Amino acid sequence: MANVTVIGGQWGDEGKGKIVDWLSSRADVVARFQGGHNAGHTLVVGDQVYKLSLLPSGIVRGTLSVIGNGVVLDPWALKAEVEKLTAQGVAITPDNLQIADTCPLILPIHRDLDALREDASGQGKIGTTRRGIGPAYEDKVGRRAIRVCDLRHVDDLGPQLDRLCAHHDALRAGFGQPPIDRARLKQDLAEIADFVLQFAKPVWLTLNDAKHKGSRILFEGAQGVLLDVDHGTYPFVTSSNTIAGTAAAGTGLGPSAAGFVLGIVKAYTTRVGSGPFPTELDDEIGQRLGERGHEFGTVTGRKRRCGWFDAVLVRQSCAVSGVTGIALTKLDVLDGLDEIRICTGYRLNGETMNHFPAHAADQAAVEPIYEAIEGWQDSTAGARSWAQLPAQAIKYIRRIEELIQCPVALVSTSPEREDTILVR
Ligand code: 2SA
Ligand code: MG
Repeated sequence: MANVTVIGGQWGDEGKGKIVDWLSSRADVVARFQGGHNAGHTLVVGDQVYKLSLLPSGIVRGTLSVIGNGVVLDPWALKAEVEKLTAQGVAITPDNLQIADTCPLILPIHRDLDALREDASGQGKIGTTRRGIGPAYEDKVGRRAIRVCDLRHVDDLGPQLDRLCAHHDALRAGFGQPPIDRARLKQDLAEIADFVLQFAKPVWLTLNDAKHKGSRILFEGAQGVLLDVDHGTYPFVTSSNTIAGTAAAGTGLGPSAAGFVLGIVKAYTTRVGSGPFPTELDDEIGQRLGERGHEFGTVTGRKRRCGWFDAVLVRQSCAVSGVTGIALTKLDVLDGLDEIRICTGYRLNGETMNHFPAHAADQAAVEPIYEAIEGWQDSTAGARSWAQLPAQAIKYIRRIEELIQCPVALVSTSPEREDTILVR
Protein backbone atom coordinates (compact mmCIF):
# COMPACT_ATOMS: atom_id res chain seq x y z
CA MET A 1 0.00 0.00 0.00
CA ALA A 2 1.27 3.46 -0.87
CA ASN A 3 0.15 6.48 1.15
CA VAL A 4 -3.58 6.97 1.49
CA THR A 5 -5.50 10.13 2.26
CA VAL A 6 -8.94 9.52 3.72
CA ILE A 7 -11.49 12.31 3.57
CA GLY A 8 -15.24 12.60 4.08
CA GLY A 9 -17.13 13.08 0.81
CA GLN A 10 -20.32 14.56 2.30
CA TRP A 11 -21.04 16.50 5.52
CA GLY A 12 -18.98 14.27 7.81
CA ASP A 13 -20.05 11.12 9.67
CA GLU A 14 -19.55 8.97 6.60
CA GLY A 15 -17.86 6.28 8.67
CA LYS A 16 -14.26 7.45 8.29
CA GLY A 17 -13.27 6.00 11.68
CA LYS A 18 -13.93 2.43 10.65
CA ILE A 19 -12.20 2.76 7.29
CA VAL A 20 -9.19 4.51 8.80
CA ASP A 21 -9.00 1.75 11.39
CA TRP A 22 -9.15 -0.87 8.64
CA LEU A 23 -6.37 0.89 6.74
CA SER A 24 -4.25 1.72 9.78
CA SER A 25 -3.25 -1.90 10.22
CA ARG A 26 -1.50 -1.52 6.87
CA ALA A 27 0.09 1.88 7.65
CA ASP A 28 3.22 2.89 9.55
CA VAL A 29 2.00 6.36 10.50
CA VAL A 30 -1.50 7.87 10.83
CA ALA A 31 -1.71 11.67 10.65
CA ARG A 32 -4.52 14.15 11.32
CA PHE A 33 -4.13 17.35 9.30
CA GLN A 34 -7.10 19.64 10.02
CA GLY A 35 -10.00 20.22 12.38
CA GLY A 36 -9.80 19.55 16.08
CA HIS A 37 -11.88 17.80 18.72
CA ASN A 38 -15.02 18.58 16.73
CA ALA A 39 -14.42 15.31 14.88
CA GLY A 40 -16.15 12.15 16.03
CA HIS A 41 -14.58 8.95 14.76
CA THR A 42 -16.01 5.71 16.06
CA LEU A 43 -13.98 2.51 15.98
CA VAL A 44 -15.40 -0.86 16.85
CA VAL A 45 -12.75 -3.43 17.74
CA GLY A 46 -14.21 -6.71 18.93
CA ASP A 47 -16.62 -5.78 21.71
CA GLN A 48 -14.88 -2.48 22.46
CA VAL A 49 -16.11 0.83 21.06
CA TYR A 50 -13.64 3.72 20.90
CA LYS A 51 -14.86 7.24 20.24
CA LEU A 52 -12.11 9.58 19.14
CA SER A 53 -12.37 13.31 18.64
CA LEU A 54 -8.85 14.63 18.46
CA LEU A 55 -6.48 11.69 18.43
CA PRO A 56 -5.70 9.98 15.12
CA SER A 57 -7.48 6.64 14.87
CA GLY A 58 -4.19 4.76 14.55
CA ILE A 59 -3.63 5.24 18.27
CA VAL A 60 -6.02 2.42 19.11
CA ARG A 61 -3.85 -0.11 17.25
CA GLY A 62 -0.57 1.32 18.54
CA THR A 63 0.37 2.78 15.14
CA LEU A 64 2.50 5.94 15.29
CA SER A 65 -0.07 8.73 15.37
CA VAL A 66 0.67 12.29 14.45
CA ILE A 67 -1.32 15.49 14.96
CA GLY A 68 -0.19 17.87 12.22
CA ASN A 69 0.13 21.64 12.27
CA GLY A 70 -3.21 22.05 10.49
CA VAL A 71 -5.09 20.83 13.57
CA VAL A 72 -6.28 23.21 16.30
CA LEU A 73 -5.51 21.64 19.65
CA ASP A 74 -7.43 22.02 22.89
CA PRO A 75 -4.87 20.88 25.50
CA TRP A 76 -7.53 20.03 28.08
CA ALA A 77 -9.56 18.03 25.58
CA LEU A 78 -6.36 16.24 24.62
CA LYS A 79 -5.70 15.30 28.22
CA ALA A 80 -9.27 14.13 28.77
CA GLU A 81 -9.21 11.98 25.61
CA VAL A 82 -5.83 10.47 26.45
CA GLU A 83 -7.12 9.62 29.93
CA LYS A 84 -10.35 8.15 28.54
CA LEU A 85 -8.49 5.90 26.11
CA THR A 86 -5.90 4.93 28.70
CA ALA A 87 -8.77 3.75 30.89
CA GLN A 88 -9.94 1.64 27.93
CA GLY A 89 -6.53 -0.03 27.85
CA VAL A 90 -4.91 1.96 25.01
CA ALA A 91 -1.27 2.84 25.74
CA ILE A 92 -0.49 6.43 24.70
CA THR A 93 3.11 7.56 25.02
CA PRO A 94 5.49 9.89 23.19
CA ASP A 95 6.53 6.79 21.25
CA ASN A 96 3.18 6.49 19.53
CA LEU A 97 1.80 10.04 19.70
CA GLN A 98 3.44 13.16 18.31
CA ILE A 99 1.93 16.62 18.12
CA ALA A 100 3.21 19.39 15.86
CA ASP A 101 4.84 22.10 17.93
CA THR A 102 3.25 24.59 15.54
CA CYS A 103 -0.37 23.61 16.32
CA PRO A 104 -2.45 26.60 17.43
CA LEU A 105 -4.18 26.07 20.77
CA ILE A 106 -7.89 26.22 21.40
CA LEU A 107 -8.27 28.20 24.63
CA PRO A 108 -11.26 28.47 26.97
CA ILE A 109 -11.93 31.93 25.49
CA HIS A 110 -12.44 30.33 22.08
CA ARG A 111 -14.97 27.88 23.39
CA ASP A 112 -16.83 30.70 25.16
CA LEU A 113 -16.81 32.88 22.06
CA ASP A 114 -18.09 30.04 19.87
CA ALA A 115 -21.09 29.58 22.19
CA LEU A 116 -21.72 33.31 22.71
CA ARG A 117 -21.80 33.89 18.96
CA GLU A 118 -24.02 30.94 18.26
CA ASP A 119 -26.47 32.03 20.94
CA ALA A 120 -26.52 35.58 19.57
CA SER A 121 -26.97 34.61 15.92
CA GLY A 122 -30.64 33.67 15.89
CA GLN A 123 -31.59 32.25 12.48
CA GLY A 124 -28.04 32.77 11.30
CA LYS A 125 -26.57 30.27 13.68
CA ILE A 126 -24.20 27.75 12.13
CA GLY A 127 -24.92 24.86 14.48
CA THR A 128 -21.27 24.44 15.46
CA THR A 129 -20.03 21.84 17.90
CA ARG A 130 -19.23 24.75 20.28
CA ARG A 131 -15.71 23.47 20.72
CA GLY A 132 -14.06 26.80 19.82
CA ILE A 133 -12.85 25.55 16.45
CA GLY A 134 -13.77 28.66 14.42
CA PRO A 135 -12.40 31.24 16.87
CA ALA A 136 -9.13 29.29 17.19
CA TYR A 137 -8.61 29.22 13.41
CA GLU A 138 -9.44 32.93 13.25
CA ASP A 139 -6.68 33.61 15.75
CA LYS A 140 -4.28 31.45 13.78
CA VAL A 141 -4.69 33.43 10.57
CA GLY A 142 -4.98 36.64 12.61
CA ARG A 143 -1.47 35.87 13.93
CA ARG A 144 -2.43 36.02 17.55
CA ALA A 145 -2.66 32.32 18.35
CA ILE A 146 -0.78 30.69 21.18
CA ARG A 147 0.79 27.55 19.81
CA VAL A 148 2.07 24.30 21.29
CA CYS A 149 5.69 25.53 21.16
CA ASP A 150 4.70 28.58 23.22
CA LEU A 151 3.98 26.26 26.13
CA ARG A 152 7.76 26.02 26.55
CA HIS A 153 7.82 29.76 27.22
CA VAL A 154 4.71 30.56 29.20
CA ASP A 155 6.55 33.22 31.19
CA ASP A 156 7.46 35.08 28.01
CA LEU A 157 3.99 35.22 26.50
CA GLY A 158 3.72 38.99 27.00
CA PRO A 159 3.61 40.41 23.46
CA GLN A 160 1.48 37.51 22.22
CA LEU A 161 -0.99 38.00 25.01
CA ASP A 162 -1.04 41.72 24.18
CA ARG A 163 -2.13 40.89 20.64
CA LEU A 164 -4.60 38.24 21.76
CA CYS A 165 -6.16 40.44 24.42
CA ALA A 166 -6.31 43.55 22.24
CA HIS A 167 -8.56 41.60 19.91
CA HIS A 168 -10.55 39.49 22.33
CA ASP A 169 -11.15 42.02 25.06
CA ALA A 170 -12.96 44.24 22.56
CA LEU A 171 -15.03 41.30 21.34
CA ARG A 172 -15.78 40.15 24.85
CA ALA A 173 -16.90 43.61 25.89
CA GLY A 174 -19.42 43.47 23.05
CA PHE A 175 -20.86 40.33 24.62
CA GLY A 176 -20.83 41.87 28.11
CA GLN A 177 -17.91 39.66 29.17
CA PRO A 178 -14.99 40.80 31.34
CA PRO A 179 -11.52 41.14 29.78
CA ILE A 180 -9.33 38.03 29.61
CA ASP A 181 -7.85 37.17 32.99
CA ARG A 182 -4.24 37.01 31.85
CA ALA A 183 -2.83 35.66 35.10
CA ARG A 184 -5.38 32.87 35.11
CA LEU A 185 -4.77 32.00 31.47
CA LYS A 186 -1.01 31.89 32.05
CA GLN A 187 -1.48 29.73 35.08
CA ASP A 188 -3.79 27.33 33.24
CA LEU A 189 -1.30 27.07 30.39
CA ALA A 190 1.61 26.55 32.77
CA GLU A 191 -0.28 23.72 34.45
CA ILE A 192 -1.11 21.84 31.25
CA ALA A 193 2.20 22.59 29.48
CA ASP A 194 4.18 19.51 30.50
CA PHE A 195 1.39 17.17 29.55
CA VAL A 196 1.25 18.53 26.00
CA LEU A 197 4.97 19.10 25.59
CA GLN A 198 5.85 15.45 26.17
CA PHE A 199 4.29 14.79 22.74
CA ALA A 200 5.44 17.98 20.97
CA LYS A 201 7.75 17.46 18.01
CA PRO A 202 8.61 18.98 14.65
CA VAL A 203 6.28 16.42 13.07
CA TRP A 204 7.04 17.60 9.54
CA LEU A 205 10.48 16.13 10.20
CA THR A 206 9.10 12.84 11.53
CA LEU A 207 6.88 12.55 8.48
CA ASN A 208 9.59 13.50 6.01
CA ASP A 209 11.93 10.93 7.60
CA ALA A 210 9.13 8.38 7.36
CA LYS A 211 8.69 9.26 3.69
CA HIS A 212 12.40 8.78 2.98
CA LYS A 213 12.32 5.41 4.71
CA GLY A 214 9.46 4.34 2.47
CA SER A 215 6.98 4.18 5.37
CA ARG A 216 3.30 4.17 4.51
CA ILE A 217 1.49 7.24 5.74
CA LEU A 218 -2.24 7.37 6.25
CA PHE A 219 -3.77 10.85 6.37
CA GLU A 220 -6.99 10.97 8.34
CA GLY A 221 -9.35 13.76 7.38
CA ALA A 222 -12.13 14.98 9.66
CA GLN A 223 -15.61 16.33 8.77
CA GLY A 224 -16.33 16.29 5.02
CA VAL A 225 -15.78 18.16 1.78
CA LEU A 226 -19.18 19.89 2.01
CA LEU A 227 -18.01 21.43 5.30
CA ASP A 228 -14.82 22.78 3.68
CA VAL A 229 -14.45 26.51 4.32
CA ASP A 230 -13.85 27.19 0.60
CA HIS A 231 -15.68 24.40 -1.19
CA GLY A 232 -18.49 23.64 1.21
CA THR A 233 -21.94 25.06 1.90
CA TYR A 234 -20.54 28.38 3.15
CA PRO A 235 -21.23 29.84 5.68
CA PHE A 236 -22.58 26.57 7.10
CA VAL A 237 -19.17 24.97 7.15
CA THR A 238 -16.35 24.32 9.56
CA SER A 239 -13.37 26.68 9.69
CA SER A 240 -10.77 24.46 8.05
CA ASN A 241 -10.14 23.07 4.59
CA THR A 242 -11.35 19.49 4.71
CA ILE A 243 -10.35 18.52 1.17
CA ALA A 244 -7.52 16.08 0.52
CA GLY A 245 -5.19 18.88 -0.57
CA THR A 246 -4.96 19.96 3.05
CA ALA A 247 -3.09 16.78 3.97
CA ALA A 248 0.07 18.39 2.57
CA ALA A 249 -0.31 21.84 4.12
CA GLY A 250 -1.57 20.50 7.41
CA THR A 251 1.41 18.21 8.04
CA GLY A 252 4.39 19.68 6.22
CA LEU A 253 4.67 17.11 3.46
CA GLY A 254 4.40 18.16 -0.17
CA PRO A 255 1.31 17.46 -2.28
CA SER A 256 2.91 14.40 -3.82
CA ALA A 257 2.57 12.60 -0.47
CA ALA A 258 -1.20 12.33 -0.59
CA GLY A 259 -1.13 9.04 -2.49
CA PHE A 260 -4.47 7.31 -3.06
CA VAL A 261 -7.25 9.72 -2.14
CA LEU A 262 -10.07 7.70 -0.63
CA GLY A 263 -13.36 9.56 -0.28
CA ILE A 264 -15.65 8.05 2.34
CA VAL A 265 -19.24 8.30 1.21
CA LYS A 266 -22.37 7.09 2.96
CA ALA A 267 -24.94 5.24 0.83
CA TYR A 268 -27.41 8.00 1.77
CA THR A 269 -26.82 11.51 3.12
CA THR A 270 -26.73 13.02 6.62
CA ARG A 271 -25.92 16.39 8.06
CA VAL A 272 -25.70 17.84 11.59
CA GLY A 273 -25.98 21.54 12.18
CA SER A 274 -27.73 24.13 10.05
CA GLY A 275 -27.50 24.73 6.33
CA PRO A 276 -28.90 23.60 2.99
CA PHE A 277 -29.55 19.91 2.36
CA PRO A 278 -31.42 19.37 -0.93
CA THR A 279 -32.28 15.68 -0.47
CA GLU A 280 -33.31 15.93 3.20
CA LEU A 281 -36.29 13.74 4.09
CA ASP A 282 -38.73 15.01 6.69
CA ASP A 283 -40.77 11.84 6.54
CA GLU A 284 -40.88 8.24 7.67
CA ILE A 285 -38.03 7.24 5.41
CA GLY A 286 -35.79 9.96 6.85
CA GLN A 287 -36.78 8.77 10.30
CA ARG A 288 -36.01 5.19 9.39
CA LEU A 289 -32.59 6.03 7.98
CA GLY A 290 -31.76 7.90 11.20
CA GLU A 291 -32.87 5.02 13.40
CA ARG A 292 -31.30 2.20 11.43
CA GLY A 293 -28.14 4.21 10.87
CA HIS A 294 -27.89 5.37 14.52
CA GLU A 295 -27.50 8.90 13.24
CA PHE A 296 -26.54 10.87 16.32
CA GLY A 297 -23.45 13.09 16.69
CA THR A 298 -20.49 11.29 18.22
CA VAL A 299 -19.29 14.41 20.00
CA THR A 300 -22.49 16.28 20.80
CA GLY A 301 -25.15 13.57 20.56
CA ARG A 302 -27.16 15.79 18.19
CA LYS A 303 -29.66 14.07 15.94
CA ARG A 304 -28.45 14.04 12.34
CA ARG A 305 -30.68 15.10 9.46
CA CYS A 306 -31.09 12.30 6.89
CA GLY A 307 -31.90 12.09 3.19
CA TRP A 308 -31.31 10.31 -0.11
CA PHE A 309 -27.96 9.95 -1.80
CA ASP A 310 -27.05 13.13 -3.66
CA ALA A 311 -24.87 12.22 -6.62
CA VAL A 312 -24.45 15.86 -7.65
CA LEU A 313 -22.88 16.78 -4.34
CA VAL A 314 -20.67 13.72 -4.19
CA ARG A 315 -19.49 14.21 -7.79
CA GLN A 316 -18.51 17.75 -6.85
CA SER A 317 -16.77 16.59 -3.65
CA CYS A 318 -14.79 13.99 -5.53
CA ALA A 319 -13.76 16.56 -8.11
CA VAL A 320 -12.60 19.31 -5.74
CA SER A 321 -10.80 16.82 -3.55
CA GLY A 322 -9.18 14.82 -6.33
CA VAL A 323 -10.67 11.57 -5.06
CA THR A 324 -9.12 8.44 -6.59
CA GLY A 325 -11.83 6.06 -5.37
CA ILE A 326 -14.60 5.99 -2.81
CA ALA A 327 -15.50 3.75 0.10
CA LEU A 328 -19.27 3.38 0.22
CA THR A 329 -20.47 2.90 3.80
CA LYS A 330 -23.65 1.94 5.64
CA LEU A 331 -25.19 0.25 2.64
CA ASP A 332 -27.09 -2.04 5.03
CA VAL A 333 -29.14 0.90 6.32
CA LEU A 334 -30.95 0.85 2.97
CA ASP A 335 -31.85 -2.85 3.26
CA GLY A 336 -35.57 -3.57 3.00
CA LEU A 337 -36.66 -0.38 1.23
CA ASP A 338 -39.03 -0.90 -1.69
CA GLU A 339 -37.60 1.94 -3.65
CA ILE A 340 -34.41 3.97 -3.34
CA ARG A 341 -33.87 7.40 -4.80
CA ILE A 342 -30.72 9.05 -6.07
CA CYS A 343 -30.47 12.76 -6.79
CA THR A 344 -29.00 13.20 -10.27
CA GLY A 345 -29.43 16.93 -10.81
CA TYR A 346 -31.16 20.06 -9.54
CA ARG A 347 -33.77 22.43 -10.76
CA LEU A 348 -33.31 26.10 -9.92
CA ASN A 349 -35.57 28.87 -11.24
CA GLY A 350 -36.85 26.59 -13.98
CA GLU A 351 -33.38 25.58 -15.11
CA THR A 352 -31.62 22.27 -14.72
CA MET A 353 -28.17 22.23 -13.23
CA ASN A 354 -25.63 19.53 -12.56
CA HIS A 355 -23.55 21.25 -9.91
CA PHE A 356 -24.27 22.84 -6.54
CA PRO A 357 -24.53 26.63 -6.83
CA ALA A 358 -22.26 28.78 -4.65
CA HIS A 359 -24.81 31.05 -3.03
CA ALA A 360 -26.45 29.87 0.19
CA ALA A 361 -29.89 31.05 -0.93
CA ASP A 362 -29.57 29.15 -4.22
CA GLN A 363 -28.29 26.12 -2.35
CA ALA A 364 -31.36 26.24 -0.17
CA ALA A 365 -33.67 26.72 -3.17
CA VAL A 366 -32.51 23.94 -5.50
CA GLU A 367 -34.97 21.13 -6.02
CA PRO A 368 -33.51 17.68 -6.45
CA ILE A 369 -34.21 15.68 -9.58
CA TYR A 370 -34.51 12.05 -8.61
CA GLU A 371 -34.01 8.75 -10.28
CA ALA A 372 -35.67 5.81 -8.55
CA ILE A 373 -34.30 2.32 -8.40
CA GLU A 374 -35.88 -0.76 -6.97
CA GLY A 375 -34.60 -1.66 -3.50
CA TRP A 376 -33.55 -5.05 -2.15
CA GLN A 377 -35.12 -7.12 0.59
CA ASP A 378 -32.17 -9.32 1.57
CA SER A 379 -29.74 -8.15 4.20
CA THR A 380 -26.40 -6.74 3.13
CA ALA A 381 -25.29 -6.35 6.76
CA GLY A 382 -21.96 -8.04 7.31
CA ALA A 383 -21.42 -8.99 3.64
CA ARG A 384 -17.73 -9.56 2.98
CA SER A 385 -17.75 -10.29 -0.72
CA TRP A 386 -19.40 -8.99 -3.82
CA ALA A 387 -21.13 -12.37 -4.20
CA GLN A 388 -22.95 -11.86 -0.89
CA LEU A 389 -24.68 -8.72 -2.13
CA PRO A 390 -28.18 -8.80 -3.66
CA ALA A 391 -28.23 -7.98 -7.36
CA GLN A 392 -30.17 -4.76 -6.78
CA ALA A 393 -27.59 -3.56 -4.26
CA ILE A 394 -24.86 -4.07 -6.83
CA LYS A 395 -26.94 -2.16 -9.33
CA TYR A 396 -27.26 0.71 -6.86
CA ILE A 397 -23.50 0.81 -6.28
CA ARG A 398 -22.75 0.71 -10.00
CA ARG A 399 -25.19 3.50 -10.70
CA ILE A 400 -23.62 5.67 -8.01
CA GLU A 401 -20.20 5.03 -9.48
CA GLU A 402 -21.41 6.14 -12.89
CA LEU A 403 -23.10 9.28 -11.61
CA ILE A 404 -20.24 10.49 -9.41
CA GLN A 405 -17.64 9.67 -12.07
CA CYS A 406 -15.42 7.95 -9.58
CA PRO A 407 -14.86 4.25 -8.90
CA VAL A 408 -16.03 2.49 -5.76
CA ALA A 409 -12.93 0.96 -4.14
CA LEU A 410 -14.51 -0.40 -0.95
CA VAL A 411 -17.95 -1.18 0.37
CA SER A 412 -18.55 -1.26 4.12
CA THR A 413 -21.47 -3.31 5.39
CA SER A 414 -21.27 -2.92 9.18
CA PRO A 415 -19.24 -1.05 11.81
CA GLU A 416 -17.08 -4.18 12.28
CA ARG A 417 -13.84 -3.70 10.42
CA GLU A 418 -13.73 -7.06 8.67
CA ASP A 419 -17.17 -6.43 7.17
CA THR A 420 -15.62 -4.69 4.21
CA ILE A 421 -15.66 -5.58 0.54
CA LEU A 422 -12.59 -4.69 -1.44
CA VAL A 423 -13.86 -3.91 -4.92
CA ARG A 424 -10.56 -3.42 -6.70
P1 2SA B 1 -17.51 23.57 14.00
O1 2SA B 1 -17.74 23.14 15.42
O2 2SA B 1 -17.17 25.02 13.89
O3 2SA B 1 -16.57 22.71 13.25
O4 2SA B 1 -18.97 23.42 13.30
C1 2SA B 1 -19.20 23.94 12.02
C2 2SA B 1 -20.02 23.00 11.16
O5 2SA B 1 -19.31 21.78 10.97
C3 2SA B 1 -20.10 20.69 11.38
N1 2SA B 1 -19.27 19.65 11.98
C4 2SA B 1 -19.52 18.35 11.88
N2 2SA B 1 -20.45 17.69 11.13
C5 2SA B 1 -20.47 16.34 11.29
N3 2SA B 1 -19.71 15.64 12.18
C6 2SA B 1 -18.78 16.29 12.93
N4 2SA B 1 -18.21 15.70 13.98
C7 2SA B 1 -19.05 15.14 15.09
C8 2SA B 1 -19.52 13.76 14.72
C9 2SA B 1 -20.17 16.13 15.34
C10 2SA B 1 -21.11 15.92 16.52
O6 2SA B 1 -18.74 13.04 14.12
O7 2SA B 1 -20.64 13.36 15.00
O8 2SA B 1 -20.89 15.11 17.40
O9 2SA B 1 -22.11 16.66 16.56
C11 2SA B 1 -18.64 17.70 12.77
N5 2SA B 1 -17.82 18.62 13.31
C12 2SA B 1 -18.22 19.82 12.81
C13 2SA B 1 -21.03 21.27 12.44
O10 2SA B 1 -22.17 20.46 12.63
C14 2SA B 1 -21.35 22.61 11.82
O11 2SA B 1 -22.32 22.44 10.81
MG1 MG C 1 -18.24 11.79 12.81
